[in-house]
Amino acid sequence: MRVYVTRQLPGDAVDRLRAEHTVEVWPEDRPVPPALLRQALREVDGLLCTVVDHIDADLIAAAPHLRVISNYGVGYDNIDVAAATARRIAVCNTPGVLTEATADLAFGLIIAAARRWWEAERLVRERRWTSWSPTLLVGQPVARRTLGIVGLGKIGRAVARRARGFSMEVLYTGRRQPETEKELGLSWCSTLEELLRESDIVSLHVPLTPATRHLIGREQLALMKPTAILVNTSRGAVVDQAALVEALRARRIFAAGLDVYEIEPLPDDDPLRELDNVVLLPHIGSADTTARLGMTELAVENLRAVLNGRRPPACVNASALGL
Ligand code: 8YV
Repeated sequence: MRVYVTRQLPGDAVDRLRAEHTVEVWPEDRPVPPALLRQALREVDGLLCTVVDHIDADLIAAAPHLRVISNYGVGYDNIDVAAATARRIAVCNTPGVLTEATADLAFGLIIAAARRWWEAERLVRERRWTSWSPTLLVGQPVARRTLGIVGLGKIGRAVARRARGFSMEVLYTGRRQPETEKELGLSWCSTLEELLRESDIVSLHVPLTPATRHLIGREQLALMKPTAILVNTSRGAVVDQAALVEALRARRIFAAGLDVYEIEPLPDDDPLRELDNVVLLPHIGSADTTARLGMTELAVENLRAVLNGRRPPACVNASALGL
């Protein structure tokens, strides 16, 4: 069968795939131009794609033989799952293997934003550090503060585990999870509003869906403490970015740490770049060696399973397809 892979991936799983199928890999380190992707999809049975590939209904309609879309990542908002399901195409993702990497990054952003690492690093690099001072770059404490986790899935729970080491009080909202509450000593908030009011640090771990788009907007930011920190390692559009810029600019919250944006890469003229109370990372949540190898293995295994008539290990529309 024919497979198209939209990026060169670390590890040797793609080479192993070549032993079974005809595999074409986009050789450049930039997204496949949409017209080329459309052309490739005319022929293929399997697609392995990343967050930068927008696999919409129109593209799916132009892929008559497609049986599996294997996404290199846990979030799959870049794929029209309903359109795929209607065509009985399996949509697969890579949960689990990137949990620790993403939680590490979220916790790093918490500390970086709270302790003003971005400003501090720049001060040293730009040779503006003139003396130790009791008032130099004083930030917010992290240990013993209250962390609010929005979306207690695998990554949210991994962040909560890290917070225990910092003696933090951890709140969460969403579906109640009594077992996890007990295991990790968490407190449940019945509403997002309550969590936002109570937290010193808010970390977002929800998938992007119509229900979570702009979950954090002007009204929600207004509920946060003036000393609060917002961290987003989920999807940019979970936050109304214009409202966040306004809140940061007016110092209505203390700082933010972002790995994801409404438009990626962040446009050159984006106002976030002008603010000193935000740490900006280029969507590298899962970018550690272990996670990336695990993602390749799982994405390839998902693809192989569907093409070879087995049940894929991680398929988001498995029940709809009876897999
Ligand atoms: C990936 C991610 O780097 O897993 C996700 O949802 O956002 C990242 O871990 C990205 O999806 C690459 O395709």
